[in-house]
Amino acid sequence: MSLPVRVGTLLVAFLAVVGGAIFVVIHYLLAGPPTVDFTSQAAPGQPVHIVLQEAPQTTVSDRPDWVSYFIQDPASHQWVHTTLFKVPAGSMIDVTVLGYDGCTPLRNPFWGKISGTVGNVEYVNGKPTQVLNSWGECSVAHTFSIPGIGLNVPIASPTTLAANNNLCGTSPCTSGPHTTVTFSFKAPATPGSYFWQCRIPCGLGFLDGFGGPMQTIGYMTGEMEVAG
Ligand SMILES: [Cu+2]
Repeated sequence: MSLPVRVGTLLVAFLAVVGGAIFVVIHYLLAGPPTVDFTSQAAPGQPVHIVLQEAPQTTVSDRPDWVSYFIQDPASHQWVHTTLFKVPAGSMIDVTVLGYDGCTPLRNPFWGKISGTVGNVEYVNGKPTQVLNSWGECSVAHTFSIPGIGLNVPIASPTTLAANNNLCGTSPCTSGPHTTVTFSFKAPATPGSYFWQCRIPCGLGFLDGFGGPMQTIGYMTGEMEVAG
């Protein structure tokens, strides 16, 4: 082989390796969580049904001890480790949250008040509720809050000590003590990205509990994409 051919071959091989490394970094390491798309499920004028769960850990991730939300894929019914979802603008959204995590008192009892839902109500195991007093009773695990549209829904937790000592140990949870919280709200008519978050300082082991899962997309903070 002549020198130019050898140099050329080496260069091509080198670029192939670099290209492969760049692909791995972008595709696997920098890729964010997926978006669960509910727009294809939406029939005109019909509500969109969304199912989530919050769980005491995330054993499917590389942060197994972080608390997390999961979203159920509407087609496959598989739990997806993400907090990103997409809904049609102006649609009625019926939400079910399975509350598998134990209780943590709210930093401010104000966040125990339900707002922004139809009737400013959530249903805890079917019972209409307008406020959850997490200081009077250990009754809230996380919140589902979209500040941009004034939505705040505290997600009820199991209340007994026995249940709190017996929480599901592998997430996404499929069994174990939990509550079923349902509520409805209207998606904004204006398309865009609407940030949502949990307001319980549930980042155990982080400063004031507000680090870690609390500020990481895919765990306790996410985005609702409103598609036009
Ligand atoms: Cu939380």
